[in-house]
Amino acid sequence: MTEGPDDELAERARKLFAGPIEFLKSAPELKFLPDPDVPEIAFAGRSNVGKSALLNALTNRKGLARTSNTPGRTQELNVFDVGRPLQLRLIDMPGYGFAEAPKDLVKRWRRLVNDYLRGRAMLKRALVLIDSRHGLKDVDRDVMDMLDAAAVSYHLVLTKADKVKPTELAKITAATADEARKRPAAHPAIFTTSSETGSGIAELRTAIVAAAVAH
Ligand SMILES: Nc1nc2c(ncn2[C@@H]2O[C@H](COP(=O)(O)OP(=O)(O)OP(=O)(O)O)[C@@H](O)[C@H]2O)c(=O)[nH]1
Ligand SMILES: [Mg+2]
Repeated sequence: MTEGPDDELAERARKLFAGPIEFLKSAPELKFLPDPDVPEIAFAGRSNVGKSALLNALTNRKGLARTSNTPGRTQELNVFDVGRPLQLRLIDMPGYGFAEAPKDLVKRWRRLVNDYLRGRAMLKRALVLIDSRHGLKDVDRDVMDMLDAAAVSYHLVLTKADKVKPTELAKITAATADEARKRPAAHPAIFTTSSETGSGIAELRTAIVAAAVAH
């Protein structure tokens, strides 16, 4: 049997994510980001949705991005270099929609995340993470509105799939896909993932590499 382009991409993604990946820096403001010289993929979503855990699962490195049960763990744009030579960068972002944090802090995070998502030339795709137990919330829709307006291509990614029953998961996936279809900048395919069990992780790796190499 011959390998199709999808198999080749999957294998390329597997190799890339098994190879050198390093934390580069934390940027509290956009001006501290590295020069935009390679494709970037950003992780967005409500606090505690599992952005940092997903980054660790994708890279198969437990402590690369810091995770926590307390919302608000990630407070800056954390930049990870993938590949040597450098192929792409993963950007772990602060969460939005976190009611317990001081108001001015939340405002600052939201501005940082929005400015990055709207204005970053090398951002190839945003991953908007949605907790499988809760589905899309209005704060998620606000971010989707912003990405649609800025024409930034994004994927909706369901997280913590291990926490819901298969029938529930199928329902929430279908409902999420329905909303994605109405969105001009949303990719129609929904990824259903668990950083705990690893389900959906290889597929997302392939999609990341596909987005990074697309023109
Ligand atoms: N069971 C299960 N738990 C998960 C999964 N992903 C994340 N978690 C847990 O959810 C909590 C939050 O995960 P984080 O990755 O820190 O969430 P975050 O989105 O980065 O949060 P902020 O940095 O605060 O915005 C942690 O306790 C994780 O261990 C998953 O797929 N399954
Ligand atoms: Mg985090």
